[in-house]
Amino acid sequence: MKIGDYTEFGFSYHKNFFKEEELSRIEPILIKFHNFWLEENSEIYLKGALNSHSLTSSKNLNKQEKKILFDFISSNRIINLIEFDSPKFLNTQLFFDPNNLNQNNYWHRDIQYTGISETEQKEVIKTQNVVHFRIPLKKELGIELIPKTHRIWDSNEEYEVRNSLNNRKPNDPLKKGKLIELRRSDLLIFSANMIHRGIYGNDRLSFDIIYCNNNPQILKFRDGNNLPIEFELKEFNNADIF
Ligand SMILES: O=C(O)CCC(=O)C(=O)O
Repeated sequence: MKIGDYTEFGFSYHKNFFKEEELSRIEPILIKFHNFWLEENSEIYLKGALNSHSLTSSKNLNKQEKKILFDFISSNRIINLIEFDSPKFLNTQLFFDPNNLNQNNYWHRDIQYTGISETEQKEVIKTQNVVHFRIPLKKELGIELIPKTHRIWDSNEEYEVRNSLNNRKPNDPLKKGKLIELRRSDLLIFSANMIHRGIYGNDRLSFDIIYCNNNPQILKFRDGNNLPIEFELKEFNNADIF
């Protein structure tokens, strides 16, 4: 079952998309990476970090484990769902709960952290695609998003909340917020540029794969070490994404 449509709404939710055997192939690798990450990053974890990134360049994963991740990332099942032309693989992330469960979540657009001016952000979101494929390993409270804001700039209220203006806080409720609860086997595709927030709890662990347009302005953020440099590209389906 699919709800939403990335092109029109900025997200699509695919209930029961993954088969158990697809998840159980990648899960031990994700958990291994996460355990090393916690060990090596306890300081930033205790300060509030709630995600890690760049699994495919990790020194803690071996070649065989990376091959399994790259096979998954470039699989027809996933790539066929991308609703724009010539997609490129950008990176991977794991999302987990903050150490302090009272830590507030925050509405944001990922593009607000890229260093470009707001005038440019308003322009760029009209055409740019940067999408998360969120793959929860456990039932989680999910992601709340504002449909269509992948192409449409904020209302006054949204802008004030996202930027903590006029006594508003970044975790204040927003009228148009749509909460998508997630379970293991579900897939949520959503635009990184849209207004969204993660809802913490349930000891969540989600694997996010990020794809984007074949555009130098975005690809300058791509770290070549995350690409399958140890492999022959012809080993992969859809190798053009790399
Ligand atoms: O799950 C989260 O905590 C937030 C997710 C998010 O903001 C993102 O993917 O950019």
